[in-house]
Amino acid sequence: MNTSSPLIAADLDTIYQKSPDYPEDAKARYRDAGLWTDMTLGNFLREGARRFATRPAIVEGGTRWSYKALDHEVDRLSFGLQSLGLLKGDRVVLQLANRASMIMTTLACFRLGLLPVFALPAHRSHELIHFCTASGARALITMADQVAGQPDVDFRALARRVIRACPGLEHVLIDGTPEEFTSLDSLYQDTPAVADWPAVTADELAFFQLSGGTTGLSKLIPRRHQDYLYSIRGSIEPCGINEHTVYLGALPLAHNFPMSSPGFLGVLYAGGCVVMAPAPTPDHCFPLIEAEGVTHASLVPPLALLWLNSLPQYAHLDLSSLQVLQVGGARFSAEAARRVRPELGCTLQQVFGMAEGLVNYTRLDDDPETIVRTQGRPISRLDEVRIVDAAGRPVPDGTPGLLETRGPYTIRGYFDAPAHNEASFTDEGFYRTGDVVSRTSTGYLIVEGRDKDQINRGGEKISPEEVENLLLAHPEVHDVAVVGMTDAYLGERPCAFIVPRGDATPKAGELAQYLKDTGLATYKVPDRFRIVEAFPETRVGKVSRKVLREQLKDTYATPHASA
Ligand code: OOB
Repeated sequence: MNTSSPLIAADLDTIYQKSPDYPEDAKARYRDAGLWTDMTLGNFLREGARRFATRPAIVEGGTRWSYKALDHEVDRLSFGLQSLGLLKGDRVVLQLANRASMIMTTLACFRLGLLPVFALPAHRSHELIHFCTASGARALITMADQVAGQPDVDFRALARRVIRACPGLEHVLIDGTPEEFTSLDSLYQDTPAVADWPAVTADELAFFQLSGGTTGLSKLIPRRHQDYLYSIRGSIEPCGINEHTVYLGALPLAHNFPMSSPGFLGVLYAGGCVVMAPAPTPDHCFPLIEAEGVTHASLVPPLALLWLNSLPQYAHLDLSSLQVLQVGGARFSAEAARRVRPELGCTLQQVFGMAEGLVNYTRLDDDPETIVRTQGRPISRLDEVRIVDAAGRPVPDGTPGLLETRGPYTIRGYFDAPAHNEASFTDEGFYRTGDVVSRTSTGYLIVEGRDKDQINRGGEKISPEEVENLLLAHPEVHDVAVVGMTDAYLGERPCAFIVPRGDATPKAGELAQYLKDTGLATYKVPDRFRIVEAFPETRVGKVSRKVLREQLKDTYATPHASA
C-alpha cells in the first residue's frame, strides 16, 4: 500500500504492521466464494441514498433523516473533519451516546478512512487514556453531559484528564455544548475542505473495536471493510432484516452486537430504519416501540428480563409490531428464554458473538426448543468451528470443550500484541475464544461456561487483572484477587478479595471510591469487597479463584458492597 501521500497519516504503515492480516490463501477463498466484495463501509450508504432515497433511515426524538438526508449529512461532517486536518488512517477515539450524531460520525470516519476506536459511553478516563495511547489517536470525539444521558458524569472533565495524559491528542470534539473544545455540530460544512478525498479500498483497515480483556487492559481489534461488511451482509437474512425493518437502537451502538449483528449498520445496509433509544429501559423503549412500529430490538439478558418483568405495567401500550427480540452478550437462561414468545409475542433470537468475529444466531424459523436451548449456529458456511479438549483434541458432539474458530470475519490477531496473539491464536490461525461450548447434532452451539479470566457482568466484560492491578496500587492493599460471583439478575458481578497491608483495615466504600477516582468504568468496580488474611492456593501455589468463587456462593444474593 502506498501511504506516502500528504492526505494519509504518516504512521499508517506502522499501524498496518501491527495489525495482523488474513493470509493470502484465506483472502482468495473468501473473495472467490463471493463473501468479500469491493464495497466499503464508507460507500454502502451512497448506494442506499440512491435505492432508498426518501425512506426513513434514522429517527431520533421528533427528528427523521431519510437515506438521502443521512448521506448528505455524512458528507457535510466529512468535510468538517477533513478541515481539521485529519487524514486517512488517523485514529479517532469515539465515545458517543445513541443519537443520530453517533451514526453520522461513524460513517463520516469510514468515508474519510479515519479509523475510529469505538469506546463505550460507560468508559471513563482510565479506559479512554488507554485507547488514545494504544492507538496513537489524534482526536477524541465525546459528548457533553446533557446529551450523554448520564447526568452524574462530566465527560468534558474526562476529556481534560485524557489530554493531560495523551500529548498526541490534538483535537477534542464534543457532541453538545463544547466549552473550550470544538463543537461536533460546527463541523457540518457545505463545502469540501480538500477537493480530493483519499480513496479507501475494501481490503484496508476500517476501525478498531475493543476486546473484553482477559489480561488487563482491553486489546484493540483491527477490522477491515471487507470482512466486517461480510458479517453485516451475512446477518441480514438470518435476522430477517429488510427495508421494512424498524430497529430499536437500545444497547450502546458502539458495541459489536448493536453495530453489526445486524445492528444499525445491517439495518441501514438493508434499507430499514434505526430508531434511537436514549436508554434501554422499558420506560424509554416501550413507548418508542408503539410510536415507531419497531420490529426488531437487541438486548443483553438482564435487560430482556427487565422488559419481561415490566410488561404488566405497560399493558396499555401496543407492542405488537415487535417481531424479533435478539438477546446476546451473555448466557440467557432457558427459563427466561421460554417467556419471550408467550409474554412479548415475538420471536426470540439468541445471539452468541464476539468482537473478534464469529457470530452465531438461532434462526427465526427454528423449532422452539432450539431457540430456547441453544445459542445458535454460525453466520457463514465458511466459519470453521472446532471444539477441543485441553490437549487440543476435538471432542464429540454433546461434550463441552473449548471453542476455537477461524473464518471470513474473525480476526487473525489483536493490534500490537504479538505475545498475546501467540496465546490467543493457534498456529493455523484459529482464535481461542475461551468459551466452553458443546455442539448439538444439528450444528448448534450451547454455551456451557468459560475458560478465560473474564467476568461477564450481564454482557459487560471485565478483566479481573485490570481491576487487581489498580487495587494493588492502593496503600492499604497487600494482595487482591477479583472473581465473579453468581448473580440472579446480571449472571455475574465482580467481587474483590483483599489481603490488607500490615494492620490496615481498608473499607469497601473507600476502595470502590478509590477505583472510581482512578477513572475506571463504574461497571468494573467490584460490587463486594471481602477482607481476608490469605488466599486459598492451588497445588502449584497459585491463588485458587475456584475456591474463592465457592466461598461466595452463600452470599451472592446481597448486591451491595460490604467489608
Ligand atoms: C459480544 O461480544 P464481546 O466481545 O463483548 O464478548 C464476547 C464474549 C464471548 O466470547 C462469550 O464469552 C460472551 O461474550 N457471549 C455469550 C453470548 N454472547 C456473547 N455468552 C453466552 N451466551 C451468549 N449468547 O458479546 C457479542 C458480539 C456480537 C454479537 C453478540 C454479542
